[in-house]
Amino acid sequence: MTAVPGDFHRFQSVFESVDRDHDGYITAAELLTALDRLGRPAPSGGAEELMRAYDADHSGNIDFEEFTALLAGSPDAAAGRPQSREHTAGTHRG
Ligand SMILES: [Ca+2]
Ligand SMILES: [Ca+2]
Repeated sequence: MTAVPGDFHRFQSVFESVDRDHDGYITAAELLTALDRLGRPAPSGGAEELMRAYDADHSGNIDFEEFTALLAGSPDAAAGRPQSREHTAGTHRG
């Protein structure tokens, strides 16, 4: 269960609007701006707290994947594999 498609597009548009240099990453400060635009409360720990929690690859900035994970309220989604839908276990012989 992740964000619904409508929200996804909204997140994307906000992300792009705060990503001033359009490199696909936003800084901690830009992240706070994005949260504000989405009407999300900023954490008491501020941007640094957010980065600690959601900068899954410790790159020092937030990419869109980390951003959506943050909004979905699930840091694990960024740290783990959001799109790992390959073969699941099953008996298959041939
Ligand atoms: Ca940027
Ligand atoms: Ca990152």
